Amino acid sequence: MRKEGRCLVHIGPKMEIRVVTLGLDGAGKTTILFKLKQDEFMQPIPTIGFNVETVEYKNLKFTIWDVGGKHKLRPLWKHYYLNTQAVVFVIDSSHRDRVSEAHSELAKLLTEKELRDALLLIFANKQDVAGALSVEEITELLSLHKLCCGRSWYIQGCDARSGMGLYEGLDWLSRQLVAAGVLDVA
Ligand SMILES: Nc1nc2c(ncn2[C@@H]2O[C@H](COP(=O)(O)OP(=O)(O)OP(=O)(O)O)[C@@H](O)[C@H]2O)c(=O)[nH]1
Ligand SMILES: [Mg+2]
Repeated sequence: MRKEGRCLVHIGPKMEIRVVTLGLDGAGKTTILFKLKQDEFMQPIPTIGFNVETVEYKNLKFTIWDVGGKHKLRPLWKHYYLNTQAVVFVIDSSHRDRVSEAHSELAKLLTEKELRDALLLIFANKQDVAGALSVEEITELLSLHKLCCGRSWYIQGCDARSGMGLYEGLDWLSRQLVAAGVLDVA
């Protein structure tokens, strides 16, 4: 099944969704990917290039592209935007002094034409760390209501090591797809 302009492909009972995870280096993108894929914590090494995995959840098959977030690698992010239905932007909630850097990268992403219709899920990761910024604090510090105005977005607190919050994020994505009429039942 293909819906106009969305490039969603329905193979058998599962709908394929293309997702790209972005965010600063060390935010926890690869940890999230591995946890979703294998349901276990694996200590990652910094990503040089990308990882890609498929994750099946409910009646969805997410193809998740996890791209390295180091400063010098960020110019490569744009090569992953085409046909992306959802951006998962990961923030290290324990790193207050990098919040403004995360804000400026997210602001840049939101100006990208190819991501204009993409859903935006923000993971406020590392909620297990003592003193981590809460979802409310990050929402405020990043002025998310203003920054993301006019698009479908959601911020979810998570801890990629235990997996807390990750499936709540995927649930939000699937609800948005149902609301948009591209998925029958979440
Ligand atoms: N305490 C805690 N540590 C985490 C969490 N998620 C990731 N980490 C740790 O944070 C470090 C960086 O995680 P990565 O998954 O490599 O981060 P990344 O965003 O993929 O980084 P790049 O590949 O450099 O872009 C690792 O030491 C992880 O074990 C979390 O939720 N809680
Ligand atoms: Mg990585």
